Amino acid sequence: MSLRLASAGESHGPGLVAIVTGLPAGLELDRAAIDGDLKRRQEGYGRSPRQQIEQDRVDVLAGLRHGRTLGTPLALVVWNNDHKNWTWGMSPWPPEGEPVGKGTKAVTLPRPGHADLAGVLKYGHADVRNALERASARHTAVHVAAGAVAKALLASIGISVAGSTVDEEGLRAAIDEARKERDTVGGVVEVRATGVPPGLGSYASKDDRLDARLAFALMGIQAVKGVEIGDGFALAGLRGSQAHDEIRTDRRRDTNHAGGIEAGISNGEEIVVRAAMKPLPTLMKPLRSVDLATGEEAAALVERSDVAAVEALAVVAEAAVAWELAVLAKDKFGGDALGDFVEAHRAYTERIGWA
Ligand code: EPS
Repeated sequence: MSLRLASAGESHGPGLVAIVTGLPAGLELDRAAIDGDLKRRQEGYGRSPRQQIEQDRVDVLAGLRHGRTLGTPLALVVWNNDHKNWTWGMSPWPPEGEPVGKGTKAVTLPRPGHADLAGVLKYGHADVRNALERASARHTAVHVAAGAVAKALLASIGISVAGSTVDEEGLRAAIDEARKERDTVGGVVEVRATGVPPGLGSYASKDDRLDARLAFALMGIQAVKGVEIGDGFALAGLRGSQAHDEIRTDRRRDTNHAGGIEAGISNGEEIVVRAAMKPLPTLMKPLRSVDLATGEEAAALVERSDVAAVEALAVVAEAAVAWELAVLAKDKFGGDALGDFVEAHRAYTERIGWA
């Protein structure tokens, strides 16, 4: 069975849900490790005051007994503490009583760069909130929880995944500047995966390619506008003789321009991917927009938001890369019980002589 992930949840709704299927039985999950990743995601510099309201923790509703997976669907939940301020505005059922709290008035001022305009046009909503709530990056919390589960599976075969921002100091200074000017900034994050043996992914079809999968996964994260593998765009300006990683007799490489992927397959070197995040679209000094209720020109919606979420993206991207690697590892090594998965990895790496 392939690993699969489905998620649901609005930013100010009751909570965020992920259902993970295809996990082998017997995988030990550490609640503190999952909650640790959720905390890392919340701690990023430049986040909104919302992060003081939320203290994300994972709850498990199914698929786990005494800390070990049962081989049945795993149901993960991260609750939204802020929902208590939106119980009328984000009530799943028709709300009772007088409108109270947040989200009671329809939003009609779409923000350039957010889901607002395209979302209401596509789905026929009169209230922009019906589009922005799911488009919000809030739901990345539960994807980070699922990513932590993927990292546990990968750790059983010696693979580790770590995300970080590129140019942390410059980024923090840019965030301070932007905050003063009531503006926002983006940035670049990098994810590295070590211990990946040659052979994850395939050139056989485009949707089997590891690089295509990683690009898809990273582009699936809110505000990501660019992805590169290894030296990525810079490779276009190099000669072939400079761009490729020579093969030693032990089949390792001295350089890693390819970012650990050749022809859509891991080549045994470190996997290196980067994602570029655009500046967030909720601006305290709003851009020009249209009031959808009147058709008149108006300033876009201003509401509480982050100045930047790049450090959070590093954690979310790490989870996304871990998830894709876990899917491909599970496809390659199979196993209903964790021991079968680990044994298939051992037998394979022995066959190819990869220590
Ligand atoms: C978000 C807007 C902000 C962020 C939110 C994503 O939410 P709020 O309007 O409630 O302050 O804080 O991200 C999170 C809540 C989170 O946990 O990452 C947006 O519009 O995408």
